[in-house]
Amino acid sequence: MRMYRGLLFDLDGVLVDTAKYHYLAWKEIAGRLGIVFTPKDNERLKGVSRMRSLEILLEIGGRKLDRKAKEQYCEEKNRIYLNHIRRLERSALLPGVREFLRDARKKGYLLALGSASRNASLILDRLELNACFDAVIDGNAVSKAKPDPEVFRKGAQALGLKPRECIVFEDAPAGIEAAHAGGMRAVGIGSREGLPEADGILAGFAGVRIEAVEAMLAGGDGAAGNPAGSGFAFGEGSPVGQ
Ligand code: B16
Ligand code: MG
Repeated sequence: MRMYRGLLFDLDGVLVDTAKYHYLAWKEIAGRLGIVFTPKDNERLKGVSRMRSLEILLEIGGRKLDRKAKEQYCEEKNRIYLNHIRRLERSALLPGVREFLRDARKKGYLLALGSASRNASLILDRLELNACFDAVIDGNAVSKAKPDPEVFRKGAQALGLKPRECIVFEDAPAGIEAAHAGGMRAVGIGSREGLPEADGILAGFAGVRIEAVEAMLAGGDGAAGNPAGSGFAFGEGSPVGQ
C-alpha cells in the first residue's frame, strides 16, 4: 500500500527560479542603504519572509531602522521584485516540474503549495500552474514564517490529510526544519551539503517520478521512522524513476 497521499511544494527554488529576482531586488535596496550584499549573503534569505529578509540585510550591514522605514523598504523591494515577476514566462519553470506534477496528479496524489511568498498566486498565474494544485497556502495565509510548521500543517489540513501522509519538497534549510516540526518527511531540492537535515535529496525534478521519491524515502537510511538527516541522495546526472 502507498504510504503517502499528499505532496507539498515550496515555490521559490523548488518549482521556479525566482531566487535570482529576489536577489536583484535586495541588491538594489542594499545599494540604497550603502550595504555590500553578495550572492552568498543571499543564501540566508531563501525561504524566509520579506521582513525577516530585510532584518538579515540590516544585520549584514550593521544598520538599524525604525519600523516605518523597514515597512517602506519592504514595499520598495517588492515593487522592484514585481517588475521582474511580471515578465516571468512559463519557461521559467524549473526542468521536469510540470511533468512531475502532472504525473503525480494522474496517480491520485493531492498537491498543495506551501510558500512563504505573498506573491505566490501571481507567480502560479504567470506559470499557468494554478490548476495543478488542490490547495495554495502562501505568505498571506500564515502568521508564522518557516521554520515554523504552520504553512505545511495548513497545507496538509487543506488536503484533508495527516502530516505523516505528506511529503514536503523544499530548497531551504528553514523549510526542511518546518516540515519536520510539522511531522512530515522532507525531500531537499539541491545538494546534501546545503540541506544536511533532509530525508532525501533531489538535484531537481528532471526525469524524476513520484515512485522513485517514495522508494528513496522508504529505502536504507531514509526509512520512515529513522532519524531525519539520513536518507539517499540522487545527484545531478543520475535522474531516477524514468
Ligand atoms: P515575497 P518560498 C520565499 O518563497 C523566498 O524563498 C524568500 O526568499 C522570500 O523572501 C519569501 O518567499 C517572501 O517572498 O517577498 O514574495 O512575499 O521559497 O517559501 O516559496
Ligand atoms: Mg524556497
